[in-house]
Amino acid sequence: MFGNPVRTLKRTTVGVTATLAALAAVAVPAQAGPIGACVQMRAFYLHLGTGDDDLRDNSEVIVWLMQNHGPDVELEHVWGGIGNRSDRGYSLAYQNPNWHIGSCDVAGIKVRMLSHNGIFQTDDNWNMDSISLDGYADWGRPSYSISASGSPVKRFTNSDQWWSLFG
Ligand SMILES: [Ca+2]
Repeated sequence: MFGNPVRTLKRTTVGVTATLAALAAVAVPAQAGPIGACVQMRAFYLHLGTGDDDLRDNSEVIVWLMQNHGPDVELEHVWGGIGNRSDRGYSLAYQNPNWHIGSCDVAGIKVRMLSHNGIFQTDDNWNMDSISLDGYADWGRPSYSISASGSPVKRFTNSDQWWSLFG
């Protein structure tokens, strides 16, 4: 006459899990900004996550920090591979050691994916499902952080190589 309470509870739990999974598939709002006092940044940690289309081992990713006032500041270039549904971290310096940027002067980041095709290879496409960049001052003090995640945040192709995020 009455439904099995255990079965009802299970069904509710499955429903909640499915709802959370649906929410997780939606892009998470970007988080960005300086941490603590305004300081010069010395080093960076870049974390990249791949979704359903890998970053090939001969594909290059370049990250710039956009400034509120001044030119974009290029960081050291990184390379794949980052396989499907996996991620990778990179410790980075400035592309030119004479460059610098203050943690409060960052307007956001700009990212470019460049495919370098080997023999018989077609252009690489890449689903970037997550990205975070953390900036550090002297003595490794965290001074800036920006991140985004989605499914994907950006699908890079040879005809669509650029993505940027303000914050
Ligand atoms: Ca690919």
